[in-house]
Amino acid sequence: ATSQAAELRIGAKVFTEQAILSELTAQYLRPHGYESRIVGNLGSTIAWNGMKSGQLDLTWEYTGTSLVAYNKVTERLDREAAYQRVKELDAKTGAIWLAPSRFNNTYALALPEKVAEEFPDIKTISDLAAVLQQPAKGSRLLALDIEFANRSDGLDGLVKEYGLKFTRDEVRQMDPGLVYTALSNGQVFVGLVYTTDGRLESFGLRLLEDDRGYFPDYTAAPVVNADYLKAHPDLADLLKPLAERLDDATMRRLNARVDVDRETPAAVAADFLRQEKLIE
Ligand code: PBE
Repeated sequence: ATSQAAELRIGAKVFTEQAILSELTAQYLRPHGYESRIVGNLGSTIAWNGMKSGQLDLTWEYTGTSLVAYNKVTERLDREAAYQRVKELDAKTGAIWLAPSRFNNTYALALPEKVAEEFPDIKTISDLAAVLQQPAKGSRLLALDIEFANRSDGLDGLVKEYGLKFTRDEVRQMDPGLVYTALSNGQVFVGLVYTTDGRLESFGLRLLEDDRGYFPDYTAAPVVNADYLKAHPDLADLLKPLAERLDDATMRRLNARVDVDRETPAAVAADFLRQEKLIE
């Protein structure tokens, strides 16, 4: 590091993809004169407010998260319209959305392999709602992360939209990573997953279609504190080539290298950046 290097504080949320995105950003920007510090394992609102208040400089955020969870917009917007709307709204509060990636990490409900075999006809969330209406021998557990249980694009709205019949006792809140463990061990009937997660395929999970279009688009993009960007305007163009190389399949593959193959986010990021000739 030279004495002229700019310090960049990157906020990352508590799941693997966010660790990889921050490593990608930090390692990619290093030769361009940025020394990054990654502050990881944050909740969504902490990372977001930290960036807006200037305690952090950059965070990777998802359009739908800002649209519905932070800005409480209830109108249903497509990918492009959602991006434009949050870009406009958040600029007023000191957060600047840079050029977006090509991936959409949305929420989905997923059935473990065993449940999927037992219920071949559950393909959509509406199908699931119909099955939950029928009497069952035991309880049917839903695994989800704690944040989802408390977001305005989360559990309450989903239950209402589809008329899902889960009792309080049947909803199990846990760390995001543990949802996949519960699903792969067949400990629950259904789990709340992220669609770019690397474990979906190797765990044989069946994703249910959001047939009523409850979830918004969650395109990921780097979002920067407005004052920081004013001082470092080159960031916007610099990050474009990185963001545009990330699509659903790529992100899922990078996530799998960490969560399935047990590589570190730093190693996965370095390897990807070299392969893509984004660093030497
Ligand atoms: N998501 C899926 C959530 C968690 C992963 C992008 C919708 C979020 O971080 O906002």
